Amino acid sequence: MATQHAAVDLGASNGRVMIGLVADDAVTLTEIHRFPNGGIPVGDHLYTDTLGLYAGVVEGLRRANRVGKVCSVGVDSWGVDYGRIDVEGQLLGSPRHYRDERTIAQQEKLRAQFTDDELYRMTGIQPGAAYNTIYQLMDDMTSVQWPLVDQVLFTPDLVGFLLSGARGAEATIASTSQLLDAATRQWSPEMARAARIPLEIFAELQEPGTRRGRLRPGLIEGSEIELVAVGGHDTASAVAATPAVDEHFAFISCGTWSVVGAELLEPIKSSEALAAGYTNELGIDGTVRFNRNLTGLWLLQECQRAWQEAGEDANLFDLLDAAARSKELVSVVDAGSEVFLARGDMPSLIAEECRRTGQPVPQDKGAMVRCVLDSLALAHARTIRAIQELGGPEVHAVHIVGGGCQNELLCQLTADACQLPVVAGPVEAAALGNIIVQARAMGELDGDRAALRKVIANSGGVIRYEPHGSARPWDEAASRIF
Ligand code: LRH
Repeated sequence: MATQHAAVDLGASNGRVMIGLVADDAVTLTEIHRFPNGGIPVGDHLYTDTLGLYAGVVEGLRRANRVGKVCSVGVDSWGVDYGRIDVEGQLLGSPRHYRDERTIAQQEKLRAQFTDDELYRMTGIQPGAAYNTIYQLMDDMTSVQWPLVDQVLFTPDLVGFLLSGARGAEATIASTSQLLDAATRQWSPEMARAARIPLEIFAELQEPGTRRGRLRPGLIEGSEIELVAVGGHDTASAVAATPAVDEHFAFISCGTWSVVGAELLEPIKSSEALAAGYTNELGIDGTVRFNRNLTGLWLLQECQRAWQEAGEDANLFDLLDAAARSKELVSVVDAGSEVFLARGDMPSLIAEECRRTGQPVPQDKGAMVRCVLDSLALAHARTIRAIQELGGPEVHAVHIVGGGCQNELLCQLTADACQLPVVAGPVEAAALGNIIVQARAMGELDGDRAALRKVIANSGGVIRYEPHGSARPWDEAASRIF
């Protein structure tokens, strides 16, 4: 039997266990298990079902090991969230979900003491993002459970700990905390002091590719699986697997969020970058991702949820078909706005934004979905243009990876709005990025990130979209809201 690597990729709406087989300088990926995820509201708070995710992961690994011998596993997940363990290694409570609005008061507290410029220079992370770990921790430290906390582990590190007992703070996921300086790739003592967060609560910082040792004996029967710290932040893994041919590219990691950015070797911490909403997160192999989080397909997912709850049909294919037949650029909203962040009645929120900006309210589901996709494409284009103006690379191609790259209309609209070719795929970029970093750590692949990207390019699953029309209608639409 061939040797396989297992990628655990935990996203906002589901978790997956995939197996990757590396042969002939390409990766073959197979999905083994998929299980739901999402915030669970209880009273006024929103939680993540970490143990439910863990159970899904274990089930997936058992199935994977029945298909073929699994030699290693890596875990990546959405950013910023964490769980807490006590001195006995017990999980303390259910981790909170980043969309829980508990953080806003803490964010205000920190921003009252320091200017955003001062905060931005400490780490390169956007202080305006209320969900950052730092604000969650500041709130957590006021809770009755806090004195029992021995260690704080970020989601992928926490799942890895539950599987293996090994602890670590992998650098890419740790960078989403706003406590790590993107320039030094080390914790920022200045930021820790500012927020009064003791850095001892974190495990040892490790770069992606660190081997953490075997899973707990007997957990996956008949296996000897080693845990490897990969780009633990899903966006870091997804960008590692973007099949770019040179540095002149922008990426859109497109799923519940649209994370839009470019890859750099040093962070950009200018006041202009701060004001434009950019953040500097860490990637693999010493890279920095200069990107902006836009309220991606969350806009569409929340519309679907609202329609389903009202007992209406909200099948994705029908909605996209109706959107493709709806008139373009009738109304647009700012897909970067915080207005859309929390769970809520999305069709009403969008309608309200259209009214506020003097545009027609979408009258049916097709028009509503068209408004969402036009708005996302517009936001993608504006973000990519700004990256270049703020000191990022000149962009010759836009790579869309993740689930959203299957949305043909969104890919074409993004090409049109950017007036650049869009290369869409791979869909499972985060899992592929996870696998290639493991394969290199286990000695099966070698080379730098460009060599790893060639392996991804050899693995297929990519479609190219050429731009149509001109930038003019997009500029006109932008002028209505910006
Ligand atoms: C996307 C993502 C994004 C943000 C958000 C919380 O899945 O990782 O980069 O950090 O989740």
